[in-house]
Order: sequence, then structure tokens, then C-alpha cells
Amino acid sequence: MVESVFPKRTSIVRRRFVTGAAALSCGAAVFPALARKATIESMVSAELPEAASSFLLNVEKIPVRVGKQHAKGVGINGSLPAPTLRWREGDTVELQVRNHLHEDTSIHWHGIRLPADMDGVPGLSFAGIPAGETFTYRFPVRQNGTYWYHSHSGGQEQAGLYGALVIDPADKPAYTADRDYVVLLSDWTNADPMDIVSNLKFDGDYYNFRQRTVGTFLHDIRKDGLMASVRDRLAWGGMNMAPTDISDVSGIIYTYLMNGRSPAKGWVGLFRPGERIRLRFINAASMTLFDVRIPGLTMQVVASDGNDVEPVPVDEFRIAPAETYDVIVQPTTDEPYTIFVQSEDRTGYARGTLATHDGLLGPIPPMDPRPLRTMADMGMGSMKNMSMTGEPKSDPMAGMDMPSHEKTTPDSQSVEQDKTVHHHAAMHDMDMSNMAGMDMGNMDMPGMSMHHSMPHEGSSSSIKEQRAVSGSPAAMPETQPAKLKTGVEVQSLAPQPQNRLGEAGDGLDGNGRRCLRYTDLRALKPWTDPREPSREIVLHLTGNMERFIWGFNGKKFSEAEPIRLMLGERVRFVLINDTMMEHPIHLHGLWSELENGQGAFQPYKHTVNVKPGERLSYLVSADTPGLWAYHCHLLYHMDTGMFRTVVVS
Ligand SMILES: [Cu+2]
Repeated sequence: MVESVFPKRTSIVRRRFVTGAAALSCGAAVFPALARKATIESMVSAELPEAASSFLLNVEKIPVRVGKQHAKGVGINGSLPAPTLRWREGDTVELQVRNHLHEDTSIHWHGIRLPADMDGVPGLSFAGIPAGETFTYRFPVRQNGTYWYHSHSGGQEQAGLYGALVIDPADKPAYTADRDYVVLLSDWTNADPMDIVSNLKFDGDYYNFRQRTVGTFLHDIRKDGLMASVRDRLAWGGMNMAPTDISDVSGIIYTYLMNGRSPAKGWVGLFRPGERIRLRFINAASMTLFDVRIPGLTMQVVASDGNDVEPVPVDEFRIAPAETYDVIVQPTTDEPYTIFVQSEDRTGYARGTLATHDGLLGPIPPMDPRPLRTMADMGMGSMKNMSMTGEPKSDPMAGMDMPSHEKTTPDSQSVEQDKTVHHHAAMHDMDMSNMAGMDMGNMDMPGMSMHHSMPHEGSSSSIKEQRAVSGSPAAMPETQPAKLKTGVEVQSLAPQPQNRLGEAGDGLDGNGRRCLRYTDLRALKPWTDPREPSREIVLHLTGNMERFIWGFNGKKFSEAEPIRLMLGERVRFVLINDTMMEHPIHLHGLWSELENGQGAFQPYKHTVNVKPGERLSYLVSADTPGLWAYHCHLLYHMDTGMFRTVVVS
């Protein structure tokens, strides 16, 4: 394996190291499809196309040039990323997908609620599209908003087979804007996705150079003959040898793209001062969480995963792979504004500019310090939020200056009101689900008794309220992870998983900006299924970083039974993240109603990002029969086991 791996890696590292600092200022990374269009045209290319109901999509190999490197990607109709599709709610769409590759392909319509056989997951909802053949997707469009589509076959998603999907509402849109742009974010690599998996299996920190010692780093460089570039690389990356566990795959091999454009130039969206601009952010990256901000502008978050929410003014938000957020901005001056999108691990960024005319580029701010994982990320509770006696503070954000988050008050009030109930509920919950898997050795925390170690800190959402209400035997968890123990597939268990919905995420909280939190998301319309859930399905997100094995409840997909739901039933999924990484969990075909404390106005999502050491829950109405995929949307986590089948029958 090493033999086959290292030659490839040499070229990867060479490209990145050679272009590292330079590419950011002068290298070109233009995809042919976009390059064919002149500059001004490429600027309008992220504007929405005409809505249509019939499409012919040719999946094909596409030459790609990033810097001086030529590579092959997978795109559609000569375009990589694949073209933006615009549909109308109420239409029946028909999409003929013709496979010009020498391997199977597939298109999954991400977040779209449709018959299971149209969902596009090979081996689950259909057979896949063999080389040379055409498959016709046909289904009614019953929703509106910002979504996307991508391949569910092998590494094709990493290789470029993803595109934006915008659906016009049947009624008047909740929010109007003068301009409407898609901002599709992705992570490009010239490496073969299958090689990335084997490299990660070989060494979980393979792409995490900043975790290596100076010695091994230099050894690698010497081996690769890249001494000349070491200094540049060190300067650019601000080499820091402290341990870090942020991303599995990093800017070492990724170039971060905005609408297919590298940071060298970035994408440009035109505007006139005073206009309202809607930006539809889609994270189509395979492995990268992004932090998005536009220095000088406040963003009003108006939709999440395609669903309208009450406007939330923010300076910054984190977007996990597969999530979408719509924001509205209104620049009043004619200066250029940079859309600055850092990877969570701060090893690179994508960027674009909102400008009044072609050729204007906004300034690039310095990258923020890279986040460091904390006790909370290890599921050890949050020390900063615990008093000496171990009593929880009611509001995890207390003491932080977050002027725009008016909803902090109602949240913390509800915690106060329900404190007794919470405590009881938390203990009940611990008894039922967490005790079995707890490593008591980890509980040796001075000043904290077992009693105070319950996962109640910051539990401002309705989880506990709901559980108190539904705490009858009938509502006992049914899918319990039977005695989870640490081992090969479970490197660690979170002794104190906690509600972290009121946190923006590692590296964001306390950075001086108003950062979006899940608790801020409040749907414009109340939920359509007010029933209480009849049972809970508890899933631990587990893994072993060293071996790059990921799973639910300590099991890989290949070892696990499907999750069975009865058609029409309403259930609560409880997710407990025992790992030190975020996992954006995506349920196909059904909505996930995030229990974020907004009651009947909880937001509908298709992808829920679970922070390290976090426990969260969402409700699911099993209203569409069939086999549905359920998985982490980090491509290589899904690939190595964090995947389940959900059967609705
Ligand atoms: Cu994951």
C-alpha cells in the first residue's frame, strides 16, 4: 500500500507546497467550463437560470486545471461544478441522466422529499446508472428553497459531481431580494478519493501536517524533494506543532472553491449599492466545515436547509457539509466586499467578492487562529460553564457579548422554569442510555460527584421538556446501544455529553463576532405534525481515529441492522457524539425537526451537524415509505462505516 500511496502523495504535496503561498495571490484555478465564459459572464453564472421541469444531464469526465496541475473531474454538461438547476414547487420534474463514464454513476437530490425509488442511492433506492445508460428521474416537487444534488457513487462527489438546486415557491417568497446568487462551496483535490481513504486508514493524521513533529515533517519534505518550498509553507501555514484534531483532510491537498473558483481570483457577484442580495450558501464539500463571513456586512440568515426561518442577524456562521443557509445582505456603499470562507481547521479558504463592477476585489482578512478541541469536545462536560459545586449555569452563553441574540432570554428562562424536571429527566436518561457505556475511570473529576455529572449543562432546548412530558414507560428508548464499550471501533465514549445547540462551534464562540447558533433557528411556519413521538432511537456516533473506522453504536454499516420505522409513526432520534469531530448527519427522504427550544417552530433540516461531545435530538415523521440512507455527510466517514439504512414500512 505504501508503495502505491507515496508516489501519488508526492505530486499532491508538490502541488500544494509549490502553489501554497503563491497560488493564493497569483495562481489560476479556472475550470474549463467557467473559463470558456468571459469574466463578466462568469460573474452572472451564479445568478439563477430559468426555471424548467425537463432536463438532460450528461455525466462526463471534465478536464480541470488547478494552478499548473491538470486533472480530471466528473461534471455535467461540460460544467464542474454541475450546473445550477431551478425548479418550481408544484411541477413534476423529469431529469434524464446519461452516464458517459466507464463506471456506474448516480444522482441524489439532497434534501428533496420524493418517492424512495427516485432518491438515487445505488443499492438502496435504485440500482444505479451503469456506464453508457440513461436513467430518468421523475417526481413531483413538493417543497421550495435552496438544495443541491450530488453523486452517491464512489468518490464522484469528491471529484466534482455536485450542483446547486433552487426551487421557486408556489406562493410568494417569504423574503424578496433584488439579486439572487448561489454560493456553492467545495473542496477540490487532484488526489484520487480512493487513495485518500487508504491514506487515512494508514494514518488518521495523514493530512494533518500540523500535528506532526518538525522531524517527520522535514523528513517528508526531503523525501519529496521539496526543501525549497518548506519555508514558504511554514510561513503560509503559520506552522504550529501543537496537537490538533480538527479535520481529517486539510488544505494540504484541498483547494477550497467558491462556485468552482479558487481563492486566486474567487467568484464575483455584482450589485448596486442599496440592493438586497440573497446569497444561497451550499456546502458541497466532501470533508470540510466552513466558517462564512463578509467583513463589513451583517448577514440576515433567512433559510436553513431550504426552509424559511425568522431572520437572524449574524456576522458569521459555520456551515457543515451538505447544509444550506440563505442570507440577505444589503451593502450601501460601492466598495467591494469579500465573502471570506475559512475551512474550520484554518488550513485554507475560499473567497468571493460582492462588487459594483468587474475587476474589483475585496481585501483578504487574516485567517483566524485554528480552533483547539477542549474538555467539552471530549464529552467531559464544559468546565467553563460549571461552578465549583458542579451546579450548571442556566445559560452557556452567559457573560458573552452577543447583542443580536435576543432569544437567549427566553431560552434561559425555560431552563429556570423546568430545572427540577430537567434534573429528573437527565438522571432518568443517564440511567437508561449512558451508564452502560460509561468508562467510570473518566469520571474521576475532583469536586464533581456522579450526581453533578449528569448531562444537563446548557440544556435549554425542549429535549428535556419533551422527555419530561413523554417520560412514561411507553416512551422508553427502544433502540439502545447495548453496553457500548471502548474497543477497536469505539475509541472513546463521552461520559458527559451535553446540549451544545447554544454554541456556534469551536473557534467561533467568543471570537467577538455574532455567530449563528442552532438555537437561533426559528421556523416561519409551525410544524405540520404536532404529535408527541412514540419512541426514541438513541444512536451513539462512534469511531476510532487511529484506524479511521466510523460508525453508529460502535458498528460499521456492514455489521448493522437497519433502523426500522413504521409508516406514519413519529419518533425522536437522539444522537450522542462520542468522538472529537463534528458529524453532519443526513437523513434522506424525511425531515429532521431539530429540537432546539423553538417548540412548534423548530426548524426542519435534512442535515444536522453534531458537535464533539454533544447530545442532541430531532423528531422525524415517517411519512414516506421505502429504504432511506442515513449517514454522516463527511464522505470518508460515510465510506468507512457511519451509514445506516432506515426502512419505513
Ligand atoms: Cu462523520
